[in-house]
Order: sequence, then C-alpha cells, then structure tokens
Amino acid sequence: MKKSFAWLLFLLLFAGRSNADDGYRLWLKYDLIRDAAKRTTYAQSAQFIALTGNSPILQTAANELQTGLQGLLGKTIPIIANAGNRTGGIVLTLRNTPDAGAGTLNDEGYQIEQRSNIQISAKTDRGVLYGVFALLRYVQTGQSLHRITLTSNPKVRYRLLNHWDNTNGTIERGYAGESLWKWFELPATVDSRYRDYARANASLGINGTVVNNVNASARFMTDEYIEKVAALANVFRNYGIRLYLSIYFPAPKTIGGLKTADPLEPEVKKWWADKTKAIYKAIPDFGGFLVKANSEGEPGPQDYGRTHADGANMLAEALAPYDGVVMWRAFVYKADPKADRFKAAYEEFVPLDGKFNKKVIIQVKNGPIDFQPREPFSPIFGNMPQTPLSMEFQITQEYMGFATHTVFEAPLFKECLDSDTFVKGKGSTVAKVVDGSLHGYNVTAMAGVANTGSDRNWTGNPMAQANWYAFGRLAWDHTLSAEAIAREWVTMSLTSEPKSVQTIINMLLKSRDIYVAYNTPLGLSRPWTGAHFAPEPWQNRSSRPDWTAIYYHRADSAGLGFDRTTTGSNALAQYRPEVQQQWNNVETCPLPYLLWFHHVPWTKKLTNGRTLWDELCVHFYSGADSVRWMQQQWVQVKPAVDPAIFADVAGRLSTQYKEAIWWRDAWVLYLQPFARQPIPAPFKKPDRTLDEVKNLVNIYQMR
Ligand code: BDP
Repeated sequence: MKKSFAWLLFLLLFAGRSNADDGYRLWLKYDLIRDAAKRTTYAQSAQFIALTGNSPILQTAANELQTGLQGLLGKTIPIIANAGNRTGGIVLTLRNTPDAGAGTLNDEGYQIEQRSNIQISAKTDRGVLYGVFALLRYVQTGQSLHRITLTSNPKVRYRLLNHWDNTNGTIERGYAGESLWKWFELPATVDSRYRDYARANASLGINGTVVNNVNASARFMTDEYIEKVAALANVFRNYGIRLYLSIYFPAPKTIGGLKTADPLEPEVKKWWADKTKAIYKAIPDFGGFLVKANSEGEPGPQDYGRTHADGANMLAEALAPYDGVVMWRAFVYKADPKADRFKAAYEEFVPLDGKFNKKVIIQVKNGPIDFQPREPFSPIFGNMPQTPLSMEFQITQEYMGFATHTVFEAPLFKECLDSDTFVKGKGSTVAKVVDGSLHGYNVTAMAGVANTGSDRNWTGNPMAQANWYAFGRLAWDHTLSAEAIAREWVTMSLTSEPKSVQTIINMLLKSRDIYVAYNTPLGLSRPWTGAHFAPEPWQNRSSRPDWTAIYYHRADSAGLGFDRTTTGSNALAQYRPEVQQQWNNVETCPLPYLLWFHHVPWTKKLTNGRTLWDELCVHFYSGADSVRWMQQQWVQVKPAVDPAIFADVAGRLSTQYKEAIWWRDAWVLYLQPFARQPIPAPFKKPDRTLDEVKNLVNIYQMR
C-alpha cells in the first residue's frame, strides 16, 4: 500500500505527461514543472519580459523566453517594450559599452543578475539570446533564480556543426534518416523544421553550420543552389547562426568553364572572388568556406604543384572584403605502403605554419587517424603556433555503432581537450591551443560532424541527442565536466527523478569505455573496412594498404599493435618529449594507448600483471557483459522516462548487446591463432567459429 502511494506521488511529481514523447523537442521540452511551490517562486521573478532594443534576434530571444516559461510555469508572461519602474520581471538588455557593466563580456557572452528585475544583458543580441537559453536551462534543471548571478563567455568564436549532406538528400555517415535540407523543395518551400533546428543549436551556443558534405558537390556554387542555401540562411539568421559552405576545389573548371583550378592563376582567383561576391549578395552574413582538398581522392591545389597554403590563401583573398573565414581541413594521408598514416597530416601541415592568410583556420580531427573510439590527440595541436587550429570532432557515430549503440561522447571530447601537449610546459592542453589562449590566436573554432537527420527525434537513437548537446556545450565552454553535461541533458530530456537521473548519468559516463572494451581495446584501431560497422579484423585486401584492417592492428605470431617508437615508424617523435615519455616505453605506457604505439608480444606481462592476450580477453568479454549491465540500468529507470523513449532505447540496447558479442567473438577467434593461447577462465570459448562470424559479416556487407 505504502509503496503504491509512493509511486503515485512520484508519478504526479515527475512523470505526469499525457502523450508519448517522440523526442522531437530534444532538450527544449518545457513541460510544466509539477512542483507548484517551485512554479510560484519562478513566476514571482517572471511577471513580465521587457525588451530594451530591437532586432530580429532580440525578438527571437523574447519569444523563446516566453514560450519556455509558458510551458514550464503554465502561464503566459507578457512581453513589454520597457520595464520603466516595474519590478519582478526579466529584462533583456543590450549594453554596448564596457562601463555600462558588461566589461567582462566578450561579443557573445551574457550576464544574468537579479536585482529588482532579473537582468539578462550582453553586448550583442546573440549574447542576449544565449543568456535567455541559459536562464531557461536554470529553470529546467530546477535551480533557483533567487539572487542568480551568472556570467558566461564562449571560449571559442566559431562553434559549428558540419553536415556531410549531399544534394540527393543522403548523408555521408548519417544514421538518422535523410538530410534535413529538402533541396528539391527549396527555396520556395521552407520547412518549419529548419527553424527548430536553428533554435536547438542556438540553445547550445552553436553559431554556425556548414550545410553540405566536405566531399562537396560543385553544384553548391551554382546560382540555383546559392538561392536554396540563402533560404536556409534566412531562417538561421534569426537564431544567430551563420551559414557556411563546403567547396569543391575544381569548381572553376567544372562549373566555371575555366581550363584550370590552379589557385595561383589570376582567372581562377577572379572566379572565386566573383563567386564569393555573389554568395554575399544572397547571404550578407555568410560565414565562409570549408575545404577538404587533396584528401581521400578529393582534388586540391597539389594537383597543380601548389600547397595547401596556396589554396587556402586564394580563398581567403576572395573573402577579404567580407567577414568570412576559410576552414581548411588537415585530414590528409597518401596511399604509401611504407608510410605511417598517423604521421601524414603533421608532415604536410606543420611545415606550412606561418604561411596562411589570417582568415584561414586549419581544421584538425581530434586524433591523427580518423575519429576512432579512442585515439591519442593529434600531434598537430601545439605544433603550429602561428596558425589558428580548429578542433573537429565527429558527433555522428561512424565508428561507434551508428545510431544503434549508446555511446556518450563527452568523455571522448574531454579526454582530447584535456590532453597536455606540453608545448609551453605542463598545462599546455589541447583546449588551450584550440581556444587560442596558448598561442594568442583570436580566430578560434570548434566543429562537430552532425548526427542529425530527418528521423522524427533528429538523431535516431534518442540517447545520441546527448552527443549533439555535449558538443555544443563544450564548444561554448570546454571546462564543463562530462558529468555536468550529462546531468543537464538527462534532466532536461529524459527525467528529473533524482535516482533515475543518477542511474542514467552513470550509464552514459561508462558507455564509451564499454564500447571501446568490446570494439577496440588497449589502443587497437580501425578493425573495419567499407561500412565501418561490422568487425573485420581479418580484412587484408584493398586498393590501398591503409584501407585494410591488418595495416592498423599488425597482428602476427610475435604479437599485436603498431610500433610507433624509434624501432618502428617513430610517429612518437611528432610529440614533445614529455608526451613521448608517457607513451614510448612499453613497460609504462598507459594501457588504453598501448597498441597505438607498441607491437606487444602476446605473453608479455602488462603493468597489471596479466599477459597481453589475457588482458585483451578481459576487455572483449567484460565489454560485452557491460552492455548487459547497461540494459539492466535502463530497465530500472523505466517508470521515470517516457514509454516510447524507454522502448526505443531498450530495443537499441538489446541489439547493441548482440553486436557486442559479435565483436568479441570476431576479435577473439581471429586473434587466437596468432596468440596460440587459451581463452582464460572464467570466459567461455565463443560458441561459433571464425568462419561463421566472417559469414555473418559477409552477409551484412551484401546489398
Ligand atoms: C572518414 C569518413 C569519410 C569522410 C572522411 C572525412 O569515412 O566518409 O569523408 O572521414 O572526414 O572517416 O573527410
């Protein structure tokens, strides 16, 4: 009896929702706060919303505040033009001069203070908008507004999503449906979802979006497509989001009719200058260009004997009359059987330090290879002191189980950002390189490859919304902890019931290590080929060696792992001595990075006393078992989360479990003949053969 009363109370307080939740509202749910006392307290501070100043973004800010509070408090708060002598409201104010009290703010920062009114002030309307979302977050996460004082500035200037979306509606490495952009309908028909996309991003502080794939179509430079993207930009603008385009480097040839795309040719320069002018005519706040050049078969300046700097600078000159930037990607590697792909980007880019136009930012993936579940930080960070470097993270789970596996990426992002490059002594973290504080760059950026698509809930797996959220929050403030971010997201998106919140946070925080354990433990990488989903550690055939799996793990009868010390490729030499010291000794190298840097004998005793083979088995088996644990955790929160979301995630977790076992079996059965060791107790031999697993994968790869 007692128990059922407690449940009733709980349902009233936390779970009172009438409709199944389809996940569309993301973290901006604004469901009524069930606790009437709390509601009254908030309402006392929010009797009106006063707007001083006028701009479309300020208007957006006031409307967002009104909508949010309407949902949370269940009452319409009037928007008035001027607070006059009134008290007890929320005042949105632009303060342009530092002496007006906003001296500690940068252009997009905000300050929230409670005096007779709650003042949300900023130097720009975007700052006010971010302040509004911060205030709403406060209320959504149950914090008191009483005497609130909050000042926050974004730590990097350009905070962008990168969409790998194509003109035909597909998304490269997208797992949540089709592209959000309906190119066939644009510009005449403007889907209301574009606005919802913009507000979700603005609520995190994201201020730019590259709408098309880095493997770019030249069509985006045609008048037809410029008109289409301009229609998107018109929607995004009201939320402070600028639109950027990926470019196809030979566009002057393919659509411009020129004989060359050589960046030093005057006619090519002129073509880009004219094109840029046309884009700015249609999109006055256009953000700039993102470029993948001489990378994975994409053409670029090297095709004409020119450098990345020649190419990037030519585009920067085209952008010179405008407030736009060039984001030039450092994701390059050549098909050289003798080379170590790990070293390629550094070798091509570090010598160009100091040679780039000041409008150029070099966009570097977090790791030296390619968005692996765990990689050491890219050695480029810290080694180009005269060039602004942007961080590129991958939010979409290309290498992390697509939209099926639950993997919370904040710990991965943080691990990289908090890594110490030692370039200016201890504490020279990657984050300090990226936010410009280490080398004094004032052009700073962070990009995340988006995981959004046309699925109703945006990200396919409802839990993957947390990764979009985490990227945005960290792009604003990389000092936030993964736990704090998880807490915000869970509370706003899934439930506010304290025990369930904690259970889900625990599950999220462990999920990445669990994935790594069954997928690529101890520093293994790229056990996939084509589809990047199913295990194929046996893959040894491809048009290029670095597109096989055996290139990366190097399993043989002697051991496992890629020797990147002086006896091997010596990629470690690209890091500072302090970093080398952490990783170059097989006896002391931290286990998560071991096989990134060493070819380790199967029976070698590791720092924890186990042999390499036994340790691998522990990871594969306990990793797969931990997915069971995640399932159990999820079952416990069932009463506290929406039934539709519960069922969706539960289904995905059960597939994840099946696939984790598949990964475990594939690795163990493939590696065992090299290791010639028994599977250690208490683990049981897989109940299928290697051929059976291979067959499963073959079927998976069939069309
Ligand atoms: C790889 C992806 C490929 C991308 C490439 C890139 O498999 O689809 O085009 O990265 O970042 O991981 O350019």
